[in-house]
Amino acid sequence: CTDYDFSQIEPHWQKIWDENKTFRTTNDTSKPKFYVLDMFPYPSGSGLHIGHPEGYTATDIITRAKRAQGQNVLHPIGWDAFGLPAEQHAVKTGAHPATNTQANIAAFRRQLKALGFAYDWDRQVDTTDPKYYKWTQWIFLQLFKRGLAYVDERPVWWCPELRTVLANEEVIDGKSEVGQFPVERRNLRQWVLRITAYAERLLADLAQVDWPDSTKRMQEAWIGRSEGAEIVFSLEPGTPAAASSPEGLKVFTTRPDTLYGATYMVIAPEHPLVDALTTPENRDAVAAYRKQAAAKSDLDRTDLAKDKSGIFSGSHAINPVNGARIPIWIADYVLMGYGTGAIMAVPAHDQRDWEFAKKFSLPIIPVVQSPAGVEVDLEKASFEADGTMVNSAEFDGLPVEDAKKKITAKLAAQNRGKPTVNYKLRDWLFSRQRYWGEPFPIVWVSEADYKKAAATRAADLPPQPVTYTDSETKQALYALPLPERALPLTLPEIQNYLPSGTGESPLANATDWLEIWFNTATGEAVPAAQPKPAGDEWARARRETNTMPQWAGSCWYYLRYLDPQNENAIADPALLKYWGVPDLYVGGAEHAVLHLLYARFWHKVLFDIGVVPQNEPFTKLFHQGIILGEDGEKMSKSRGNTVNPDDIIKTHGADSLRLYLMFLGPLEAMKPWNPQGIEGVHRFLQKVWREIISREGGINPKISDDAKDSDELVKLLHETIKKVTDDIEGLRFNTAISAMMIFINALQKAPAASTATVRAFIQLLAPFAPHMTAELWSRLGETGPVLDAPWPKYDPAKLVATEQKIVIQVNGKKRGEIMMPVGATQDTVLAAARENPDAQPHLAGKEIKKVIYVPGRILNLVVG
Ligand code: ANZ
Repeated sequence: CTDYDFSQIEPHWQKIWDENKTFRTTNDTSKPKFYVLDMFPYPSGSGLHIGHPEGYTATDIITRAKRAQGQNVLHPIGWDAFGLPAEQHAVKTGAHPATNTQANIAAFRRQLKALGFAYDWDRQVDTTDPKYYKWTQWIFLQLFKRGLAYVDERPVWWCPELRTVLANEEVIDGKSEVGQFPVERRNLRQWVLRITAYAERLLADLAQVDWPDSTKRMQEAWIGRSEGAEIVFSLEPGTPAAASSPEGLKVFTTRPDTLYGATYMVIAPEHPLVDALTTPENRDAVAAYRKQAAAKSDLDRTDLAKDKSGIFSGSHAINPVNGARIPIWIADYVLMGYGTGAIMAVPAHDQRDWEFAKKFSLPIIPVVQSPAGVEVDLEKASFEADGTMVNSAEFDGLPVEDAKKKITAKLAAQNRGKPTVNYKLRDWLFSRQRYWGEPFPIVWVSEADYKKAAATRAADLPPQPVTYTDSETKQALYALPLPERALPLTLPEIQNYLPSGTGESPLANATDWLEIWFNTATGEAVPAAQPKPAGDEWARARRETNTMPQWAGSCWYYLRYLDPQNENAIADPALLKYWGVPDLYVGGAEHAVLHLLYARFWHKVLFDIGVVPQNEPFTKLFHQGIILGEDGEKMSKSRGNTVNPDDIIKTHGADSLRLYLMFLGPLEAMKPWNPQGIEGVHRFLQKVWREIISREGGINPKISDDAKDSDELVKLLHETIKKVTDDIEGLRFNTAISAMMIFINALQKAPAASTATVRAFIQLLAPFAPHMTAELWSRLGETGPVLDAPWPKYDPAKLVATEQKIVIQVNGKKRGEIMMPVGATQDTVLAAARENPDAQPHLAGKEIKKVIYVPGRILNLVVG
């Protein structure tokens, strides 16, 4: 076959790579390592999205180039396969979610192989494989025993009609996605991870990583460090409120300077002092208000655009600096989860407070004067910027920053306040009421059984026991971890994937798995329906019915690739040391906070307990840009503007698709899909083919071992090697492709080319278009993969021009051009000019009166 037939070439080479395991990575520690990581996909039912091969092609190019450059490259892939869609599918079909998940994984694998990616398929990980989630559970136990996991009542979306908890994405405009039934907030016992204990390090260590600035900023904002003060207001003396809470009301403020401007206070509807502060005549109204607030999400409550609501408690507080008596309100724009759940309201200098004060006719007292020239109208809005203090007794005239310090110091001296730091970051809600997730390796036992077990298993237990009170039996239950040797705790088979109807996951229906006699020493279990086995260490227990969120498995998968079959550890410490963390991580910017923050948190815990030798997981991060539809809109099924990689592979081949994805624009840019563009890169590949392969199917006769390359071609080859090498390193794939396009045009024009030059060009193109180059490589008589030939090196000396173009001017007019060796003398240039066919007629028979030579550029002749 003489033509470029990708439909034959691509499957042919894919088969060879598969059979020979060409991309297997050995742990050859004698070589320098390079670990390049993709964000592993969720194997959805709809197959690969065009955004996947964009990032994956980029990392594949890096992989192939680095391997040719002599590095030991690790480029693995796996499956982030727990999650809601598979569970919903199971509810619909009654089939186990694993069945559908495995079918989707097979489809994804086929698609990735059809793109020719150089993955080491022996290192696949699958988060739903018990051999994998054994270690997810193991990490959870490490968190648990360090007191970093606890249980708490937290609100979830509850649909009374469906009798189930819904995930955020299943609630649309306050209704269930399925059936459009009303939903409400309901408190459920949940597992929570203490990520806030790492807030300071998660913030500070961003300085150590090479990440896009925008992503660092997003993590900083998410962690949200605020410096301020805690201030204690006493309650109005002589009132029942003061009697019941002599410790007063503590607030967090970032603006202690504005204390003299506090005209009322607000506590969150969930604040523990609500009952104590509500006077009898306000009770009914407060109860109604609390109910209303409970139905709203935090986002709704703090939305600046939403109307403020609130209710007076009937009680007053005393301002510690001036003794002013100010009313205490209950309002949902104050959240219980932040600071102390109570604020001092300063309507003159905080817009939320200003809106509230306007609505409820509360006083507005300015305490910060704007700088000269800045107009402030407190009738129209608050003034939040800096200025100097007024109406603030001895602090008048101070700049805001000074007043913050001095007022905090004064409060501290009176034991009424102290400087504090607060974080927006909340502890991580780590449980889902779902079947298709990792089971928690936890059982609930009585206090007595816990204490008995604690005597022998103290090292497995947290400093403080994790407990809760069962709402039906009123019994206190204690969280006892499974011993490590009992892992993994696998998901039981169940008949019905519908939720239990009580708010618990479908696991609550798996009675024999759930209600057990539990051997507290070994972790063995027998159904509670059977007689209790003999022995003191058997306790009556109930398993945890929550499962872990999908984020869990993706928090540490990059470590498992190093040693995916290890049964005794996450990975062998020697391999953790050699491979370390990824040198490059490529994935979407949509993961800027959750995944990338959760993984950093787990990694730091693993670092603290000596499992990993580095403090940060992802030293260098890069986000590929979103590919928009042809219409410039985001691709989505509903818009009908998606592109299926399979279709392009069929019409133009995988190499064209890869090249096209990289040629669309800078990797990080958002760019629209353009069907004409694919034709362009496809023609480029056809041209490469035709330049190297003759019509008869042999090598183009102009290419031979002893052909002499022109100086120009040699120079261009070395320029192309330098450009492609540097551009791959800098992830500038589009300009690397342009350079190769320029080279192929020059090759087309050249009358002859050496095999060595053509071979080097094929090597440069190989990371981008691996199938076609594999075929060309073998037709040139090479054996073994292109990647095993050392990457071409450029010779800096060859980059320098050996000849220069010199313009010949006669009496001020351009009369010709000549190519001269660099450094030619005036006499040599003049001699050549006299011979030049264009200039000669203007010089013949004339006397040269004057010669002005600008070296390397112009020869100016004045003739008479
Ligand atoms: C008085 C004040 C005066 C405030 C002023 C601001 C401006 P950041 O920067 O986000 O940390 N606040 C404190 N706890 C809150 C809660 N649980 N729910 C809602 N708002 C809360 O914001 C801290 C400021 O947000 C605090 O400073 C408090 O209002 C409010 F001119 O106190 B400030």
